[in-house]
Amino acid sequence: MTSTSGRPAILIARKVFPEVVAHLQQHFDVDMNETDDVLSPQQLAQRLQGKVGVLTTGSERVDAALLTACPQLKIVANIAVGFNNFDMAAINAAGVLATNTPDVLTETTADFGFALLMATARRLTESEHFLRAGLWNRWTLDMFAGAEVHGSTLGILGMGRIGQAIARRGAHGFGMRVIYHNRSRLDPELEGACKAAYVSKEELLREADHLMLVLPYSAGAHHAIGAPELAQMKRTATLINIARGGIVDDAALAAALRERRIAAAGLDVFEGEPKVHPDLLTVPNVVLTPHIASSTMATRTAMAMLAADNVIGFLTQGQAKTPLNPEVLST
Ligand code: 8YV
Repeated sequence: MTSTSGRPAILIARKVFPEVVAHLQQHFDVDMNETDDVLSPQQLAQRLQGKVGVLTTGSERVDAALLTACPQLKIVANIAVGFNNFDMAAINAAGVLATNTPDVLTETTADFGFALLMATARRLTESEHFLRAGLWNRWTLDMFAGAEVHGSTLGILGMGRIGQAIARRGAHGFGMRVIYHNRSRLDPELEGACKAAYVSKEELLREADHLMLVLPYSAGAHHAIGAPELAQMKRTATLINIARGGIVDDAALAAALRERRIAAAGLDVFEGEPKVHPDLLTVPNVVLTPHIASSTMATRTAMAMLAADNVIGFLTQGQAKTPLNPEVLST
C-alpha cells in the first residue's frame, strides 16, 4: 500500500534517533510516535492503518488482533534481539516478515552483565547509598565486605551469543570457572573458546557463586528461577538477570533476598516492567537498573539502524539482514 506521495508508508512506534528516521525517509513516508510513551494496542492499530511496515521495541505487542486490524502490514521489525512481544504463530499465519537485532548488541550487553555482576557482588550501590546518606563516619575491616568475583564459579543459564560473550569475559578476564546450562550443548570448539563446561540445571544452581540469566523468554522459561530453584543456590550466591522479566519469580526472589537465602541480586529486567515488585525496592541487597543492558549510544543506534535496514531491504528488494521467519522471504 502506498501513501498519497506514491511511496510506501511505515510507522516507527517509538521515538528513535534522527539519523535512523532520515535513513528511512529516503525510501518511505515515515510516521513516528514522537513521544516516549508506548502506544496502546488500539492506538498502534490506528496509527498502522495504511502502513506496510513498522519498527517496534519490546514494548509493543504484535499479535493476531493487531495483524487482523492491519491486513496491509508486511514487515514488523523489532529494535531488540528478544522478540517475546511477537506472537510468531500469528505473524507466520499472516505471512508477515518479522526481524530482530542480534549480534550488534552482544558485546555491549555482555559488558553490562559483567558490570551488574561486579556491582552486585561488591555491593556498589548499597555502599554508595550509605555514603550519600552521611553514614560513613569510620572505616571498619569488614565494611561492605562482598563476594569474590575473580576465581569464583560463574554459572550461565542460556548460552546463546550473549551468554558466550559473558563466559569469555569471566574465563579469560577474571579467571573464573565457567559452567553453563542451555537447551542444547555447545559445539566443543565453542565450549573451548568460552572455557565453559556444560552441566545440568541442578548442578548449575548448586555450584554457581554467581548465576547469570541470559536465556530468551518463552512460556517454558516462565519462572525458570522461582522459590524451588532459589532454595538450591548457595546462601553466598548472587543472581543476575539481564534476560527478561518473568524468567525470575520476583516475589520469591525478594523473599529470598530479605531472608538472606541468597546473598544478593542484580536485576535489569522485571516482571511487568516498568513496574517493579514493591518488595524488591525495600531490600538492600539488590542492584536495580531500568532495562539498560544494551544502552550505549553506539549500540542502540546500531540496533535501530539494523531494524531500519531490515525494513528497507525487505520493502525495496525482498531481502532482510536478520529475519526471524525467513520462509516468508521465499513466498
Ligand atoms: C532492548 C533487549 O533495548 O534487545 C533486547 O532484547 O532487551 C534490549 O536490548 C529492549 O528490548 C528495547 O526494545
